[in-house]
Amino acid sequence: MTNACYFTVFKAFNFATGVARQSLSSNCNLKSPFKCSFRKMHMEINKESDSRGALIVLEGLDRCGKTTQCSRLLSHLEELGHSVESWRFPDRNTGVGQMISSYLANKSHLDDHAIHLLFSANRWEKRSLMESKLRSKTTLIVDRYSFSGVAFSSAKGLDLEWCKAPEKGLLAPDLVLYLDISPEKAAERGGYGDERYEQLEFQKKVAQSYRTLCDSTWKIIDATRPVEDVEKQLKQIVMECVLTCQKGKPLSQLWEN
Ligand code: Z5A
Ligand code: MG
Repeated sequence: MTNACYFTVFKAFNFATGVARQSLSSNCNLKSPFKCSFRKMHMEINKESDSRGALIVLEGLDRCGKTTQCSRLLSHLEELGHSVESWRFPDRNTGVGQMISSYLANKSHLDDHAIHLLFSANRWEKRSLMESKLRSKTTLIVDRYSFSGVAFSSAKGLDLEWCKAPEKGLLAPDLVLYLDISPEKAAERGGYGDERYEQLEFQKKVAQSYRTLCDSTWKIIDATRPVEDVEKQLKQIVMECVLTCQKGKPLSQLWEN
């Protein structure tokens, strides 16, 4: 829901509760204890409506283990009976996603700014579905998000703030799990394929760009540990986040300020 919508709903709710309060106190001459319990009820209604699924993003360099860990987290949460889905960006199934896929496979060439905006559009086309899933209490485990967009494009030399601009207004993750590994170590894992960005020198620049994006929602995980160790750490952090969102936490937007 946008800020404007929230404000309108909030105003309507306040108006309705104000009218009810007035009529209650004038009809029955009710005093403060009733006002207190009314306020408590008001807060509980708001809290209940903020209960939702968690938006959890995995980020990191090529081959750091994101896809491996996303599928393990999905199975874990499913086994515990949570409503959960695994998403990934780019989503290559949409029309925009197919253009991106062709670009990554070096089958088409696009201006750096143009491809950046396509990656962003690919997230915008999923934004409303993302919001409705979260509000209907489904947790989303997302393999790459806006941070990949900004890190990869700024590593090409595009201005960082320019790269962030089209991402503003997308939903902010509750948790970003950054799987930390050096570009050299990552390259040893099965080697790079034929996609456009799978080169050591470029990955070093991406690693630097990622560092500038880290904020309080990030958890840095040592991705050089064995798969099972990484999984164990992630499960603990993820469960805390899922429970916090279940109890009630408002959705917020990425890079609002
Ligand atoms: N891109 C962009 O420019 N702008 C954007 O907005 C977005 C993306 C969203 C496509 O990404 C490219 O798009 C990507 C960024 C750019 N380019 N690059 N680089 P993608 O997500 O489709 O790329 P991918 O093909 O899935 O690769 P990946 O995601 O980088 O790999 P990964 O998912 O992090 O790793 P993995 O597949 O789980 O594991 C890789 C191998 O390592 C595999 O053999 C595993 O068995 C092994 N592995 C995993 N974990 C471990 C541990 N802990 N120890 C040892 N071995 C392990
Ligand atoms: Mg992957």
